[in-house]
Amino acid sequence: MRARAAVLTEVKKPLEIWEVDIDPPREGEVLVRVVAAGVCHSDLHYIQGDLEAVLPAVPGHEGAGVVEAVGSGVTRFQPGDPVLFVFRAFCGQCFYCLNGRPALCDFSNPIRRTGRMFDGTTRFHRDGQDVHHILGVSCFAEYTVVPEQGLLKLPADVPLDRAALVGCGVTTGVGAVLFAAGVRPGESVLVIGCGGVGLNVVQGAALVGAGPIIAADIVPQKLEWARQLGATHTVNPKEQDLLEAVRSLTEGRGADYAFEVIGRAETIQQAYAATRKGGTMVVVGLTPMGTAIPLDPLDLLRSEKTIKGTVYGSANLPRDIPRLIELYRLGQLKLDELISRRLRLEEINQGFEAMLAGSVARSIIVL
Ligand code: PAD
Ligand code: ZN
Repeated sequence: MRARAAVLTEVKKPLEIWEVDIDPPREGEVLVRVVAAGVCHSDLHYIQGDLEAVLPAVPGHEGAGVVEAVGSGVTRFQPGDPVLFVFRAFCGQCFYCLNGRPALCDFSNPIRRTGRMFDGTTRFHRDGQDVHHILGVSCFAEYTVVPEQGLLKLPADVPLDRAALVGCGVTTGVGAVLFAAGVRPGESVLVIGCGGVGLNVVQGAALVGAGPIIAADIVPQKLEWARQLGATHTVNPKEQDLLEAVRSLTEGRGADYAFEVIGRAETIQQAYAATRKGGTMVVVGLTPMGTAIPLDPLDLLRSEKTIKGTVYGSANLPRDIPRLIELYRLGQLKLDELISRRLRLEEINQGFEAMLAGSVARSIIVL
């Protein structure tokens, strides 16, 4: 079949809309009609060359759609099923999966490394040339083919544009609080960077009854959204010294938990500095490959701080994603409020421009 896809042809260039040929799903694969795809900063990292991808390739990893066809051997899905893409397809059987940590499963590493499916070929082509997959999802396209392990079934009554956000930003942000850090009621939280993911760290902190919840961003509108999602205090580091502000709100100690949700060495160092003795700094933001931060081991020892990374909110995906969707249905998790803009596929570069300009929480591509 033929379909339109947004293609990254060269780093630091806008995506191009191509008409591509899409192969039918092979063994263990599923063809999905994409309904909605969120514009996440991780896609921008590929565009900017911060993260490596085999090009040309179709980005997009936060999305939802409807199963169109299944390849041989696929038993868990059938045409018509509403599904969420999982950008870390997991085997369900390895050490990590059995320990409730599917985001650490190595199963989909070959797809991420080569941009090809497990048999070494791609399902997207143009003029006989291979067009590659990114993260095994590639949902900036009208249709995509993914391994069945990269999908979760969604309840029939959840709007797919809102559910799409749970495919990355919501699970990553809320999960960082609930599952990576395990924040408890009354503990103090600092969130540096309140974009699509950081706002979900804020709402995760509100969900568990943390406080104070201090949101920091250099864009005033982001701070306004952070307040709407549960931040008790906001700081614009351009106008106020962040460390001083955090200390003054935590009896001079620093935050119990500081989340960095941008992906910059300087802000990771700020988060570390703003963490209290014995507290935990959580790195959520993706830094460009090769980034290093200086660490004073003596300070680490004396302060007894914990430094933690988190992929996909450290969520047990098949258990936790349905729970997050349920919290949305119960009105306890906000998804509608996160969508600032709906765009058509051909407007996709506007989504990245708006992200860079800081004018959106999330843009959603509606197909
Ligand atoms: P975004 O661009 O929507 O948000 C970034 C926010 O940081 C914006 O609101 C900026 O205004 C703000 N910001 C920039 N510089 C500063 C600064 N110096 N001080 C304070 N605020 C600042 O991105 P996003 O929310 O989509 O993604 C954030 C990061 O999280 C990004 O690096 C992305 O790749 C990463 C991510 N990690 C995972 C994971 O599994 N760990 C998953 C998804 C995304
Ligand atoms: Zn993402």
